[in-house]
Amino acid sequence: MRILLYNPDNGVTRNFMPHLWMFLLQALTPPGHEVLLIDGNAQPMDEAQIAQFVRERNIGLVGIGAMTRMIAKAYRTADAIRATGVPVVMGGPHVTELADEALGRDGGPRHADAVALGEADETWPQIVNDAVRGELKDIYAPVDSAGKERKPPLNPYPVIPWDSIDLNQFNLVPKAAYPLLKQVGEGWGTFRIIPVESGRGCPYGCEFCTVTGFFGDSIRFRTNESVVDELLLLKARARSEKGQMAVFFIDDNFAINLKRTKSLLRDIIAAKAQVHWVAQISANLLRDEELVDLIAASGGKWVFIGMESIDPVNLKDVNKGFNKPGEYAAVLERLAKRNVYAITSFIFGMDNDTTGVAERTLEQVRTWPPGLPIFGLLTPLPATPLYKRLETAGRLTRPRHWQEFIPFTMAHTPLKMSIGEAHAEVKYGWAHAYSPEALAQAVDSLDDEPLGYRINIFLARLCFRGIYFPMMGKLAWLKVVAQNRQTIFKLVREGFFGRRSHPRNPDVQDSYEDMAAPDVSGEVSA
Ligand code: B12
Ligand code: SF4
Repeated sequence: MRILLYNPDNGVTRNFMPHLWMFLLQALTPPGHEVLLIDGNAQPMDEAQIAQFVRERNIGLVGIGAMTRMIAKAYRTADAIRATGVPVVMGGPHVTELADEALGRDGGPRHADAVALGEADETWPQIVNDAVRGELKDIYAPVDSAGKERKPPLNPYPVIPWDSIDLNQFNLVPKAAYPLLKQVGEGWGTFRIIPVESGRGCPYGCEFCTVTGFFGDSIRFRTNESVVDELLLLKARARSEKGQMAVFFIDDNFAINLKRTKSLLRDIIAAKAQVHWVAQISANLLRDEELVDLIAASGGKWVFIGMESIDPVNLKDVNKGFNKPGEYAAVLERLAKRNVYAITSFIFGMDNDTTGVAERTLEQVRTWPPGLPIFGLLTPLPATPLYKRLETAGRLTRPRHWQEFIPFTMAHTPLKMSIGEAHAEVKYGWAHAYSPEALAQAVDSLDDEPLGYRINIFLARLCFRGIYFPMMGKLAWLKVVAQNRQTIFKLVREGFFGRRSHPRNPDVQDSYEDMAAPDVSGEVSA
């Protein structure tokens, strides 16, 4: 049977990192089937185009995975595919929480023939076999022989054949530039950000987060060896095509078990399996100097930190009191000293937020080493404790907000400001953190560092700007380039002629070696 795994885009921003679930399920498919992957972020298609693709390629089963944000598009796509007579199975966090919605048991239309609840590593082979026999069940739940929920162990972990999978749709380098860029340094003909997991689960239970409920509060890890082997495979692939691979460790809290993380990083270093990587780590775990040394030595370039708020009252409200705003600056300095920078994520519209929260937050951000601040709104995702609290309090204004996804739009009323004011705060945050002046300032603040770092922060900021201000077309990019022409000109001039004078550090040598701009458009929380 030919199977299509499809991940819809949200139609607003593109994240250029492929989704791990597709590669994982592809690797776990029983032998004898062909599995095709389409990521809507890389290959945007409308419903009619997908339905046509399914018909023309003679696909026998379609699997669709989606976060809440993409679920409306996922349902529309599923409807179009099912209209051609091909069965659709859906999985992922949204349908796990709201299986009745996907199966049309809540009074709405049915969108899926079957739903895979929770982690599907062990149920997927059974789903495929049932589909072959035309006997799909409505629901597949990961349970043991006694009917108790079972979280799949990550040991053993399937080998994802990164050396041979077709990754063409995920190359971030334009095709036309390939012949030229593959000659640069060790080769930049391809640049891909690949998701790798080293463990699952998070015990912290922040109120707005799906993860503790979905993956559980006990953490499961892969063996160090299996992670190291995967990195070596990715490195070899990059070398063979004269390109670059960066890795996003998608674990929700990569350093949740300090001892294990340190041992993994030591093993990566010992095996020379270093690639440039980014990971999500909560601020409290970055107090450890040895960990930060190992992060830098093993290739860590960016750490995603879910700071959420600079107000301890807000943090306590959402059960994230382990975040201590007073130590944010020290944590970021500790990273920056090793040339590791941070993606700092903030949520506005929290219950103790008042107008001016964006400027108050930016005042602090400006005193920190340069990074990539991102701003979102508190969002009640289905089945989270936050959703339940707001529902009980009658504060949800759009209880089924996912049925009509509108980016950066609240679905409940904050306590101390209006919805409109919360929206304005987010806009203010993005506009001021990503203005041409702010970008120039970020580049200048790295005056002591080699040119590669300065280019890196500039490119990363340009890409991150697109999370809020969509930059989907060439015209939008041209406009941004024009607005930032002075900084671009300065960097190009330094590239060709070197720096005229180096204010603080005459020994700095400019080099492109450390350049690796991650394009992880989107937000997550750790
Ligand atoms: C990496 C990541 C991202 C990446 C993008 C995704 C990518 N390219 O990988 C980035 C950084 C861009 C991102 C952004 C966002 N993310 Co995100 N992200 C994650 C993260 C950390 C890992 C995803 C992952 O690969 N997990 C590992 C795989 C193996 O698990 P999985 O995807 O769930 O798949 C398993 C099952 O769900 C199931 N399954 C999944 N799909 C399918 C399909 C079929 C057919 C079947 C049978 C089974 C199946 O089988 C898989 C194997 O067991 C998750 C948290 C988490 N740990 O999952 C959050 C998470 C998915 N993100 C989340 C959110 C909310 C966001 C954002 C909206 C912002 C925010 N406030 O956090 C943005 C929006 C993105 C966008 N542009 O639209 C939420 C989603 C909750 C929800 N109900 O939708 C999560 C769960 C985190 C959270 N805080 O709650 N994210
Ligand atoms: S927000 Fe991060 S730290 Fe909190 S429960 Fe979710 S994954 Fe864990």
